[in-house]
Amino acid sequence: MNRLSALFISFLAVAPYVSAHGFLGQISVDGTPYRGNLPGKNQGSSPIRMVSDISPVKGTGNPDITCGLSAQPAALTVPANPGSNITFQWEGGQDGGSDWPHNVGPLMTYMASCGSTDCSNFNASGAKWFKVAQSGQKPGGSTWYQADIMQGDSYSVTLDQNLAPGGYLIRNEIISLQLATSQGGAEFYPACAQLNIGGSGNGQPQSTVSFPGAYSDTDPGIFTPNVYNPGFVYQFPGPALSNLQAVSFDTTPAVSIDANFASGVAAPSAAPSTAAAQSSAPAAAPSSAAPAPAPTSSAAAAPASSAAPVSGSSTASASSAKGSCRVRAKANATNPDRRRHFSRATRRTSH
Ligand SMILES: *[C@@H]1O[C@H](CO)[C@@H](O)[C@H](O)[C@H]1NC(C)=O
Ligand SMILES: *[C@@H]1O[C@H](CO)[C@@H](O)[C@H](O)[C@H]1NC(C)=O
Ligand SMILES: *[C@@H]1O[C@H](CO)[C@@H](O)[C@H](O)[C@H]1NC(C)=O
Ligand SMILES: [Cu+2]
Repeated sequence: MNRLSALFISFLAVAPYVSAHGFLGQISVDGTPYRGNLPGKNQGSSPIRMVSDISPVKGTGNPDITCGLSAQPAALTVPANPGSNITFQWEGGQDGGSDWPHNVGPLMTYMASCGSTDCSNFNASGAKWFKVAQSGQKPGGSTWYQADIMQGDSYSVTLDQNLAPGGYLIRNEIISLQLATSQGGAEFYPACAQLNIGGSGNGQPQSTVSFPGAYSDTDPGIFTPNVYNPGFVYQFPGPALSNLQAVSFDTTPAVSIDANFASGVAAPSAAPSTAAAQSSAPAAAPSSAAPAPAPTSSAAAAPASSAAPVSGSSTASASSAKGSCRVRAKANATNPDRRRHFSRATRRTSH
């Protein structure tokens, strides 16, 4: 077999899995949503550190296990407080157009102080992380909280009431174990966002860990040959929950998707970008110095009837503030999971 056809065959073998990954698409702080950039696109300011690709991090010693594949510091550090509700919305596919694709394995959340450095300049490889939340198997053990994420739910944590003020990274991590019956098979999806905690707490985390360092490829929560056996009891990797653990954490119904979703552009609170997104999805592209993603370029000057560049195949007419909802609603026509997800989101959304 010549080299080209070997390559072609290996491409075919890999292709079906390519889209079965995802990324952290949005966080919300006490209900205020902040979009993240699509992986590898630099569309605008966000508190979510952009990763380069939707693929998982493999191997616990990989430096990308800190904040995700080639994660870049984010431009924004957004305000939060002790006791704030931080919600994470995971999405599937390169454009976030589908639900999170995996349902076996834990969700864990860590925080680390940025110290005296502004989080936008903070090198996360030096971070001292404390674990604030972890969700594994549901009662009964046969399903996982991650399966809720696959149904379109969000994950949320209520921060400790005594967190000391200052800049923090919050690291929400999904580990998908469907291939972890082999050592090295676990898929790590860490994602970091930058928070500036206010208030006057004085809690100091008692024991902290580093990434890489906190996990090993042979940990019983990472190499899980028995994960599909009845009665399997999951053992979380990493440290125990911190003294500054979250007050509560859970999977929760999807939060409303920020109006700028239709453009795929990060969605800071700034009014101008919201207005831009509402008049026409592609209009938000110029807010970034980066080249517009391909689907927007032909539509950049088009009026509101242009297609939102969500998947390149969408023909939804983003004619108003409903743009994002219409795009999302359209997606639900083909996938019953999405129907559940977005009927929930629609109930919660004001537009
Ligand atoms: C962050 O720190 C690590 C370890 O010291 C170093 O290898 C890396 O180059 C640093 N990254 C940046 C962007 O400075
Ligand atoms: C965070 O807020 C959302 C939306 O109101 C809610 O559904 C969720 O239960 C809250 N999370 C926690 C951990 O209380
Ligand atoms: C999406 O689902 C909602 C709720 O089930 C429904 O009202 C709406 O018509 C659906 N949208 C499309 C395009 O099918
Ligand atoms: Cu995947």
